[in-house]
Amino acid sequence: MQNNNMLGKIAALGLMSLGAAYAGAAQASLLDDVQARDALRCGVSSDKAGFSYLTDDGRWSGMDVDLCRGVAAAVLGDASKVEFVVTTAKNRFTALASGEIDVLSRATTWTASRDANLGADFTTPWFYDGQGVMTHADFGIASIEELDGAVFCLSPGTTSEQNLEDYFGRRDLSYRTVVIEKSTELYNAFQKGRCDAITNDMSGLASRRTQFADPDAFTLLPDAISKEPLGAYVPQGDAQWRDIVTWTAFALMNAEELEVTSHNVDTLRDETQNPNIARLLGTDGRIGERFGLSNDWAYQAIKQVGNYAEIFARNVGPETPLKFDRGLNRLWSDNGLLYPAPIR
Ligand SMILES: N[C@@H](CCC(=O)N[C@@H](CS)C(=O)NCC(=O)O)C(=O)O
Repeated sequence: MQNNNMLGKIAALGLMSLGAAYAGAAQASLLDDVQARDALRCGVSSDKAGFSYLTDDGRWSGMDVDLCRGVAAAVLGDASKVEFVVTTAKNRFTALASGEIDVLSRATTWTASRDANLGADFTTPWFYDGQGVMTHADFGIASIEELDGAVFCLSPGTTSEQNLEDYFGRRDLSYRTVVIEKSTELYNAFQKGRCDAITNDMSGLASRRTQFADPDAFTLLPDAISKEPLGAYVPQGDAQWRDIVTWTAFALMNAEELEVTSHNVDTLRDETQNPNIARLLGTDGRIGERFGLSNDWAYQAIKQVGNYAEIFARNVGPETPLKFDRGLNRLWSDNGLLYPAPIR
């Protein structure tokens, strides 16, 4: 009996220290900083229409911007509580590792070396892309191989630089580069003819082209030379924060799959008989609390920002200047790559 009591005490102590360890981990999470500050600091790129773009009336818009708004809604209950911080491709990981931003949501590709090295952890893909090449229409070029000996405009610190090297190197083709960090200057240099071609994520090239004075003077070649799974990174080693950003993205994709939209979410919250929807919206279970959030975390994100389909349509879909179709970014049930893990 005494022995049993002893064991009980030891077990209780063990549990307490485990609890303390968890509490310690929770205290160290960025979640507390963001909630204390009552604002999320989100690193974005500038001038990428449809993804992260500051309009003339001072409003940020785009898919990358909306992911941060969704996180702010989930964490702070208010999608507008985001401070956007402009980063370049070159300085983005320093901004994340130094604590200047809480989330990097900026056309950033998930790669092994970035996940391993740069003080950053990847969350989950938010937009599946590939690297493309844009050139001057009057060259009459139809494929990348025809650009042997060409001058390429490049952003430093991108996967685009590395993929181009691989692609040309493997085929024994040559090229020269003009490397410019500020993207507006880079695209201006290209338009003025300082480079024969420019290469980056296809989404980026298509987006910038809509902003050109004469878009028809430039051709986006059809082939992709790489895989570019783009999504948010968070500072390395903060499991709770990483879970929150990852699962906010999944919640918005699951909402599309379950046909929960910003318009019907209130009715569904009151009336649904579907247990998956009830869990997503927090009327059944306590999933939000397990993340350290309120149980209506996903409801807030969906209500205030819309589900993935709404976000895609509003920013880059057929009714926008970009006119993207869903392509790889269809749900798995529609033969796409979006396969949000279940909220349960
Ligand atoms: N996805 C690639 C490329 C990212 C990238 O450079 N994107 C373009 C978007 S159009 C850009 O922002 N370029 C220049 C800049 O503003 O830094 C990566 O993660 O390295």
